[in-house]
Amino acid sequence: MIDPLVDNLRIELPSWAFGNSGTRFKVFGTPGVPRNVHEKIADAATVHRLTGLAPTVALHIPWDAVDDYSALARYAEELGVRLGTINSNTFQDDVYKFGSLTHTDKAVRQQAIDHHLACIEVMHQTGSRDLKIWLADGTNYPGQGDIRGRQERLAESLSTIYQHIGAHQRMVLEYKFFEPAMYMTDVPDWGTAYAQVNALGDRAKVCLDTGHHAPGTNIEFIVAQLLRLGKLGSFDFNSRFYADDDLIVGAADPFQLFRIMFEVIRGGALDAGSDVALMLDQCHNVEAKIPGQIRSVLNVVEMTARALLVDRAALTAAQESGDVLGANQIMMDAFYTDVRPALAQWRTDRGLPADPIGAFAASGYQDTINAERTGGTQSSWGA
Ligand code: PSV
Ligand code: MN
Repeated sequence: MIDPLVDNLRIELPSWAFGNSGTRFKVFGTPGVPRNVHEKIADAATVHRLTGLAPTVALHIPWDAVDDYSALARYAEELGVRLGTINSNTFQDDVYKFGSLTHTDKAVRQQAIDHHLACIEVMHQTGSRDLKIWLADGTNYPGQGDIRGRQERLAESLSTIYQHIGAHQRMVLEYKFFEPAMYMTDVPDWGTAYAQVNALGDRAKVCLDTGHHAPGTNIEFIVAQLLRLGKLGSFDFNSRFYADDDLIVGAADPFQLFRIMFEVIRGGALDAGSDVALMLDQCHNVEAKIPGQIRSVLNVVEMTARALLVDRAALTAAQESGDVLGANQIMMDAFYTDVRPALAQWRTDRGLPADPIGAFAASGYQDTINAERTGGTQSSWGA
């Protein structure tokens, strides 16, 4: 019942999911939270050990900065995982108040460019393939900035960075329609991200964060279109109810995740050799963090397995004969099929725990890190 394509699934975990996080009102501390990147990687490796589906960890620079990245990569490998996407950060320094890669001041633009070149240097040492760029650049009031001038400067800055991307590396540009800028962001939508990366070359692609769209947006349409154009580089998976909530993927709308995974499969992005990266970009503000990541991975595999149940030949026949209700029923039959028992067996067959969340609870890992990780400063979103 579980399609063999499930074996191709790989879900990258964000290092920042294991740190403390919250809202602008309060960041709550949690026992056992990592104090450094090594402990974040150890937690991520635990998620992979229990699920078999999360072999890489994304880093955020400078939150996860270390002196020796090659040593960090070796440390990760000893724990059974690899270092993945490198996320740049041009949104926390005072100098970026009015923008980074789009800033009117050439010196500020250069500082932001240099940060990305430093990230590429990190990638050389970690063996990471992807540089992910999300910009906080934008304006709050009509007239505050020259929309077109900002696009031109963005294009120029991205082009400079792209020239330093190695032959086996890629740049992925993430879009977001609001926040922290409220009137206009400089990369608000997939069309802008596509236009910018298309001007650069084959190794520049779009990153689609599922939380970065207006309510009601048909995200699977964007997935289908970007895959068709060969420009979908990666996903940042999470759930939103209202804004960029960063909740557990599939929690708010499992059907949306099913529809997205159907288009991922339809577009060949789960086939062997596909370079489309599936990542989580989440925070666990009130729920337990490691089980929160395990739950997220399980939600993705469950909706993937359901999407693979769609009888594509029957669906095509129904579509071509104008059988509207029949076509819809084929989708819904797959969506409503409970694949959890079959996935438990799939895990058992691979030497993994049938119930990863139960296995985590029984492992004593949380008690151990609660006892060991005392002293020092806990990591949080932003460190
Ligand atoms: C901010 O919205 C954000 O959540 C983006 O989605 C990035 O991917 C992430 O932070 C990490 O920089
Ligand atoms: Mn994101």
